[in-house]
Amino acid sequence: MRRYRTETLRNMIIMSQSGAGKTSLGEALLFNAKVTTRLGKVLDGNSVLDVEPEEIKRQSSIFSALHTFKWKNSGVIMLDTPGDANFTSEVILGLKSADNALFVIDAIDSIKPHSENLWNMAVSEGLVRACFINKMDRERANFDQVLSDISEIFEIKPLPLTLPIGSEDMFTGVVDVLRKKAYLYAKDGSGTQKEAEVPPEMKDALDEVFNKVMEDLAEVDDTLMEKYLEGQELSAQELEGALKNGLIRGEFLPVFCGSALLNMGIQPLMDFISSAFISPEQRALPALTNKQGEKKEYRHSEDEVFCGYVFKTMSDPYTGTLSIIRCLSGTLAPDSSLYNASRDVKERIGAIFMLEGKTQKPIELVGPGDIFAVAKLKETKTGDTLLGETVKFTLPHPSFPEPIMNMAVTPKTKADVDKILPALQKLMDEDPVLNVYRDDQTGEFILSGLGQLHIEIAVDRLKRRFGVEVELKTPKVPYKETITASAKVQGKHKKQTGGHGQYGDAWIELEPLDRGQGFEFVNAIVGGVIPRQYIPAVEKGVIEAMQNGTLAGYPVVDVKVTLYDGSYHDVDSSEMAFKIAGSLAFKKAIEQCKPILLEPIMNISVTVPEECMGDVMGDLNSRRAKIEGMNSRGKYQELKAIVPLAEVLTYAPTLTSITSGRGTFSLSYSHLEPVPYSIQEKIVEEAAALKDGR
Ligand SMILES: Nc1nc2c(ncn2[C@@H]2O[C@H](COP(=O)(O)OP(=O)(O)OP(=O)(O)O)[C@@H](O)[C@H]2O)c(=O)[nH]1
Ligand SMILES: [Mg+2]
Repeated sequence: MRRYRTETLRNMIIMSQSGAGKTSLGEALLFNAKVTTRLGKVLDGNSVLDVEPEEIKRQSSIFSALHTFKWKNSGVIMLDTPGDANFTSEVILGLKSADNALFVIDAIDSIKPHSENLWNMAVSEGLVRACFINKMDRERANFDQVLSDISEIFEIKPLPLTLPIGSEDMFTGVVDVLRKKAYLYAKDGSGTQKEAEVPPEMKDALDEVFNKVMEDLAEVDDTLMEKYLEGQELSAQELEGALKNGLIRGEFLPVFCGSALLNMGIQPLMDFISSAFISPEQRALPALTNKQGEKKEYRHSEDEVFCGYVFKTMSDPYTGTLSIIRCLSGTLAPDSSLYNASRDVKERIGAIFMLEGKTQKPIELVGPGDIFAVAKLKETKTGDTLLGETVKFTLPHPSFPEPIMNMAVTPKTKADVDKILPALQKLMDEDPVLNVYRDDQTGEFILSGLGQLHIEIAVDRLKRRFGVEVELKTPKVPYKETITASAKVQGKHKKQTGGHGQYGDAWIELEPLDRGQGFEFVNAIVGGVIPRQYIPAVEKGVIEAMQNGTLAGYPVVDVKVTLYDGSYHDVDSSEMAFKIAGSLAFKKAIEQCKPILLEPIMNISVTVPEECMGDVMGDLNSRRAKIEGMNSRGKYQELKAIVPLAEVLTYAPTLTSITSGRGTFSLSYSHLEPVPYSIQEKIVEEAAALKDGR
C-alpha cells in the first residue's frame, strides 16, 4: 500500500533568498502537523531540516531537505531549499521534484535579487506558486511594502488571503479574508489558534481587500465576472474553483502572513496547501525523449511503466549513497530493478525509503508523485532518468549556471594526494555545478563552483566525510613565454670521461612565429654534417627546453627553430649528446631573442541589471578589459568584453557585490597577448624569488 494516494499528494518546494525563514516555516508546518513534538529552531541547532554539521555551524541551509506531513486530507511532501546563491543547484534540481512552490518573503527585507532569480526559475518550470510573508512579529515588518514589491518585482497580482492583525510586538494573529474571520495565536510557539471577530479597526481595510480579492477571483472566469458585476454573491464553491484555476494559470499570487518563529498564522496556510495546491496528476508531465527526438507518451497512472527522476544524491554515513527520486509514473516496490536510461545500465533496487529529515522509513510501494530514496545504486547520478523498461528515453536535464569561481586545492599531506580525486568525484556526483580539473601547465587541481562559499563548503565536506585535508589558494595564471627577435647560436655538448666520450654540436636559428602558431622545427642540415638519426634528438632537446622559459619558467610558444649546421664525432656522438646540444642551443638562443611573457585573454560576457551597468563597466576597465559590445535583454544588459585571466580570477565576489547578486557572467578562453611590461617585471621578479627560495 502506498502512504498517500496520488490525488491526495501535495509536493511543494519552499524557496527564497537566505534568511527569510524557510526552514523555520518548515519546522512550524511539521510541528503543527504533529510530526515533531517540539518546534525546531535554526538558531538552537535543533531543526530537523538543517541537520548537517555545516548547516548547524552557519545557522543556514546548504542542502535541500525533505520531510513529509499530513494535514487534513492531504499528504504533503516538502523540500526546504537553501536560499544562498552559492547553492542554487539544490534549488534547480529541487524544482524538478515539486509541483508547487511556496515563496517565503521576509517582511523586513522583502524581495532581494536572489529571490527574483528564484522566482523566474519557478515560473519557467511552470510550478504553481503561493507565498508566505514571514517575520510579522519583527520590528519594521511591512506587509504592504511586500505586496507592492510582489507586483513590481515578481510582476504578478498579489492575492492576500490573510491579513496581519497588528505588527511587530503587537502582532497577534491574522484575518482570513475570504471568511472574514480573525485567528488569534498564543505567542509561545504552541500554535494554539483561537477564532475571533475581526477587530473593528480593521473592518474597512478588510472590506477593501475583500472586494479586490473577489474581483481578482471573478476575473478568472467570464461567467463569474458577469455574476460579480451584477452584484450577485459568489458561492464558496465558485470562489474555491476560481482560486484553483487562477492559481494553476498563474494569474495571481496567493499571499499568507505570520511568524514562523512564533508559529503564528500558519494553519490557514496549511489549509491552503492541502486544499488548493495541486496534486501531481494536475501537472503536465515532462517529455521523455530519445536521441532522435522521438517522444514517449506516458501518464501519471500507477498502471504505467515506472518513470522517475533522480534529483538528489546524498552520502549517508550509515547506508552509503542515497539516490532521491521523484516518481512521475508507475509504481516501484523494494527488491526490484530499474533501467538507468541516462547511463544505459540496469540498477538493482533494494529497500525503498521515505525521507523525513535525517530519518529513513522503509516503505512498501511508491507511485506517481512520491519522492523516495533508494540506497547503493552503482552508477546512478544526480539528474539521471530511471525507467521500468529498457528503452533509452530520458527526461529533460536542467541547465546549471557555469561555475565561475576557481580555486586551487593543494592536498596538505602525501596521503591526501591519493584520496583527493575520488573524494572530489563523489562531491561532484552530488552537485553537478561543482567541477574539478587538473591544469596541465601549472599542475594544480582547480576546484570551481558558484562562489567562494560553495568551494569552502565542498572543502569542509572533503575533510569531514572523506578525511581529506586541502588548502585553498587563488589559482596560478598559466602564462607562456615567447620571443620578439631572432638569433643564431651554437649548442655544443662535449665531454671526455675515461673511455667513451659524449659529443653533440648543433647550430640553430630561433625566430618568432605569429601568435597561436605554436612551434615549428625545420631541418636544414645539408651534407650530413649531423647524421640523420640524431636530428630528432636535437628537436627533442629543444622541446624539452621549451617547457621552462628563461624569463619566469613558463612554457615557450610561437617559435620556429631551424637546425642548419653542426658537427659530430664517429665514436662519441649519441642521441643523448645531441639532445643535450639541442637543449643547450635553445636556452642560449632564447636569452638573445628578447623574451616576453604572454597571458591568457578571456572572452567575458556579463549580464547585469541596467542600473548597474556603469559600475560594472568602470570595474572592468580597471581590470584592463576591452569592451566589445552591449545587448539589451529585457531589464538586463549583456556586455561582451575581452579581459586578461589574471584580472578576473576573483571576479565572482566583486560582481556579486556590485550587482547585489543579480549579475551573472561567463568566461571562455580567447587568445594569448603580451603582458604589459610593468606587470611582466613583477611576475619575473616573483618567479626569481620563488626559485631562490626567498
Ligand atoms: N523574529 C522572527 N525571526 C524569524 C522568523 N522566522 C525566522 N526567523 C529567524 O530568521 C533567521 C533565518 O531563519 P531560517 O529559517 O534559517 O531562514 P531560511 O530562509 O531557511 O534561510 P537559509 O536556509 O539561509 O536560506 C533565523 O535566525 C530565524 O530564527 C520569524 O517569523 N520571526
Ligand atoms: Mg534554511
